[in-house]
Amino acid sequence: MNLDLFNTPPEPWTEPLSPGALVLRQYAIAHTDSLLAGIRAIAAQAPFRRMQTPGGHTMSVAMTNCGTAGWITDCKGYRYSSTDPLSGQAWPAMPADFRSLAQAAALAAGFPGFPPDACLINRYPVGAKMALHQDRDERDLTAPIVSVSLGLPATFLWGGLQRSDKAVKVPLLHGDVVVWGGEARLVFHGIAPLKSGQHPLLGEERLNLTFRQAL
Ligand code: MD6
Ligand code: FE
Repeated sequence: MNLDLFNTPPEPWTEPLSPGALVLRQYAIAHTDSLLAGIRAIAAQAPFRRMQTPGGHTMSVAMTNCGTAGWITDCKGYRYSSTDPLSGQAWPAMPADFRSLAQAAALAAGFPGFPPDACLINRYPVGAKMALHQDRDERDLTAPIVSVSLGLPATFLWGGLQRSDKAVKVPLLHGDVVVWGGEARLVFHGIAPLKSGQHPLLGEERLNLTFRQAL
């Protein structure tokens, strides 16, 4: 008889989204502590900041990066930069356990040999959102993207290859990992406004890490 109904973390399981994309439920749960410690150290060097879009809006999501390249946006456009524009210094190095988690998740999703060089870290307070977009600033669009969710639950919007395609709503919980590539690589996606709540580790926020091969 199994009396340990509540104290054992769930085993990871996978949920297909569309060809080339799947959710690895709870895949990162055992890595929570090292991810949060890593993010804290990265943010001490390269603080979270709300960037400007080329259209002149301030994003509701605060961002930082680690790795040899970091995603940035300002009045001149979206791009990758090897330095943090706030400090002029290189972004903090990508921790080895971040890279190995991303590589293992990519492999589990059928994308062997994923070498991430960029990790964008997004911080969502309650109410923050990310409009539907494509990730197309990376040089090699054959490499997948691995996305790790921590903290408050979010509603991920998963559309199609046209901006006007109807998006389905996919709940993403603390510890869930999304991997996509191949024919899904240019699918429009976004995050609905974050609902209020209290996460035991992260309080009123959500963190998301997206690992990419940018350069
Ligand atoms: C987020 N994620 O989950 C926003 N992009 O906060 C993304 O925009 C994203 O999760 C590309 C691949 C995976 C993602
Ligand atoms: Fe994206």
